[in-house]
Amino acid sequence: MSTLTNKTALVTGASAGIGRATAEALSKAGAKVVLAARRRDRLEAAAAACGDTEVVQLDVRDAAAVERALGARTFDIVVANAGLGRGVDKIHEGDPADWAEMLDTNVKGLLHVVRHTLPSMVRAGRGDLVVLGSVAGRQVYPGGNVYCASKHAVRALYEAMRLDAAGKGVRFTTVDPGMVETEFSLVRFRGDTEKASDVYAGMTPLSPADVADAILYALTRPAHVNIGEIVLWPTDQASTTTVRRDG
Ligand code: NDP
Ligand code: 8X3
Repeated sequence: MSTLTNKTALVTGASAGIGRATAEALSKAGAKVVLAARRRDRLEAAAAACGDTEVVQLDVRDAAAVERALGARTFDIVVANAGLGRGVDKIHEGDPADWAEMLDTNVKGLLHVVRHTLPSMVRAGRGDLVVLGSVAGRQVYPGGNVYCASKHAVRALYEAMRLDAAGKGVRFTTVDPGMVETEFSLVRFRGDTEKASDVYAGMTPLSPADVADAILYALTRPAHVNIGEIVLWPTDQASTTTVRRDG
């Protein structure tokens, strides 16, 4: 197993949840971590729990802002994690503004980060690009419509990047979790704490640290080993619609 000493990692969406736990795990493994998201105070709190870090405030939806914020920095590791869901409305009742926000963040935001960071990895002939997909990129569920479509797109882009950069020495990984207890549901239900906590009622979800551990596993394999896809479920979850709950 290789450690991450002397590596520089960018983690988007590092102000909360999976991104924050990943920044901590990578930092513990010796990487210098650049934490990126929109909320500076939350980034600074997350950075305080890490060692050698830098904080970069950016909105992945804004390509020019990504360019400006990341500038000429190059990275050995990129964890493209920033993302969100909005609502669980049926598609014929959904709000186009919610659809745009999900597609702009989860798909176009990912593309903005990839377009800015992948070229230097290709030139260097090495690097790791990890995307946060989801089991929602493999199965759809009622009310998941546009969120699921965005995560299917992430999966397609992961496959496309592998092909386009084939032979260039860059490793690509998609990490696709089932239910993880983070701020995800709070954001999805616009701050409704009751609806958000109902999502995980009576079952044991994954923790952000569980997902960070899977990411770290992929990143610490020997250079000739590329862990392509990791799907991790809570033991209580058998599919996006089948969850075992107490009571
Ligand atoms: P959280 O809501 O806890 O964290 C989301 C992170 O993304 C925050 O740091 C947020 O920071 C950042 N973010 C959101 N929009 C933007 C933006 N426009 N620009 C920059 N950063 C942004 O959710 P999770 O940790 O659960 O989600 C992380 C990823 O994991 C997402 O891609 C999600 O789809 C995926 N995922 C989550 C699962 C779950 O059950 N929780 C399961 C499978 C996948 P800020 O608001 O400060 O910008
Ligand atoms: C987030 C998990 O199953 O609620 O990707 O879509 S799920």
